[in-house]
Amino acid sequence: MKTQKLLISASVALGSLLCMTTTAKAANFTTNYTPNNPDPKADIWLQSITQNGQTFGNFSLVESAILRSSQVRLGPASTDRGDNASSPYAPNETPTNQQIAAFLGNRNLNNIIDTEDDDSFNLDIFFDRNIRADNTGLDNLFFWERGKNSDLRIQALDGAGNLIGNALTLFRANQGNGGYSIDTTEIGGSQAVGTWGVTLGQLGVTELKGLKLTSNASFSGPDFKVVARTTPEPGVILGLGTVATLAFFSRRGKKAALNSAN
Ligand SMILES: [Ca+2]
Ligand SMILES: [Ca+2]
Ligand SMILES: [Ca+2]
Ligand SMILES: [Ca+2]
Repeated sequence: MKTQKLLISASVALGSLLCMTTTAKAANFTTNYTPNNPDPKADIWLQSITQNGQTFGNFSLVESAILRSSQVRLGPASTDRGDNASSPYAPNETPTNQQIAAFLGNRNLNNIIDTEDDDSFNLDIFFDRNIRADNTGLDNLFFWERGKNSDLRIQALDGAGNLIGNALTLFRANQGNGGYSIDTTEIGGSQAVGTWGVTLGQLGVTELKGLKLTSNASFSGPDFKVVARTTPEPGVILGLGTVATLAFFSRRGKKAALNSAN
């Protein structure tokens, strides 16, 4: 009996330990796209993401970009697409900020930013709205990287473009599986796409408007796409806050009434 109890508490402890380990590790996610079995050279449309059993399809997309600096061998942070994919502009080795934003700011997973292996860049991107931390347990930022062979460093930006929170390096070894491959204009065959999911907590912030993306020569030229999960509008958060405040005063009122009764 005693042994059985011990075993039960041991397994409960182990269970919560495993639970904690899973939570601490960057969670993987499933990319849902159309068509089902995509041609690596054609359009691949992001429909939704499934994570922790929840599927969501509302995303905030990149709205603007500022290429701060780059060291060029061939083309830094160039715009690229599947060989036969559609894109807002023709791929460009030296893209304008508007072209960078346009390639990142749509749901075509075969419109990406391509970086040569030895190039480095310092690129600010801004989403179409503020991204806020919530208690859904889901990641806030979702990245796809062609080839599963590059790293990328990110840090949050506020609405004025100031750096906030802490930098985070996303390593190729920690990539999940995108579940599809792409063959873009800059490469001769198809490459599997890897993923990173990131919470605002990992960046040390509760809200952001943009991200500074950096790559140096040791990162092996990240080739990426990024979207953010749309979080509730300020009105909704204010609404919840109001409910909590009302509940607080209601409790206080009851307590005060009880005290005066005594
Ligand atoms: Ca290039
Ligand atoms: Ca790559
Ligand atoms: Ca190609
Ligand atoms: Ca590359």
